[in-house]
Amino acid sequence: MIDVYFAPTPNGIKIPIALEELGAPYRLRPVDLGRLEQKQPEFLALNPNGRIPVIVDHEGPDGEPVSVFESGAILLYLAEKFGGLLPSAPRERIRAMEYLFFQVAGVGPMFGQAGWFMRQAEPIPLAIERYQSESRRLSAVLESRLQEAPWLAGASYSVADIAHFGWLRVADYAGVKLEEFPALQDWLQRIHARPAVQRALLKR
Ligand SMILES: N[C@@H](CCC(=O)N[C@@H](CS)C(=O)NCC(=O)O)C(=O)O
Repeated sequence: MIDVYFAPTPNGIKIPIALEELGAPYRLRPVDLGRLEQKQPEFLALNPNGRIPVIVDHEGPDGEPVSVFESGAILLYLAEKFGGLLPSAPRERIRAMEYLFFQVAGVGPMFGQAGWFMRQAEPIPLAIERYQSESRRLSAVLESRLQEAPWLAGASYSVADIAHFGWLRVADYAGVKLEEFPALQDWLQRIHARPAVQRALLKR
């Protein structure tokens, strides 16, 4: 059984989607971000960075419980443990890794900052412009990739698609207009229509 410390946010939703896709047993442990439960000592013992998502796998690699934080690390842990969502062909696997890291190091932080600066009571135009334009530029990189391949890794749906889905489905939050990116829109709809994704989106 895997406990998922979760809130329904762009990073949080990645993990139940992956678990549903993999058919793995899990239990959601809701974390109330508004009440700063993620900054409490019990939570910090699992993730010193004080953010969701985190998992606790009660049957870790040595049979003992293990915790994992950082959504990219969690997705890779689950893909390896349950043997799915990562292409086995070496070239596609490389692409999956590229786009997974591109999400956690690029798209996630830029979208997050764009949205945060857009919603401040005292706006800083330079910061909004910087993070919005960077979010749009990164979206254009994804658009180009999806013009040439159905999924980010290539022929197969993978953890890379799941990682990006969380933020792209709420792209508007970062000031990104999806109408400008038709391949990205089509890819979003295809992910959204997957039964495992539907099940995960209904979980709270
Ligand atoms: N790089 C981290 C980012 C995690 C993250 O930013 N989580 C947000 C929710 S989407 C959070 O916990 N925010 C609460 C806070 O910052 O206190 C990951 O990919 O897991």
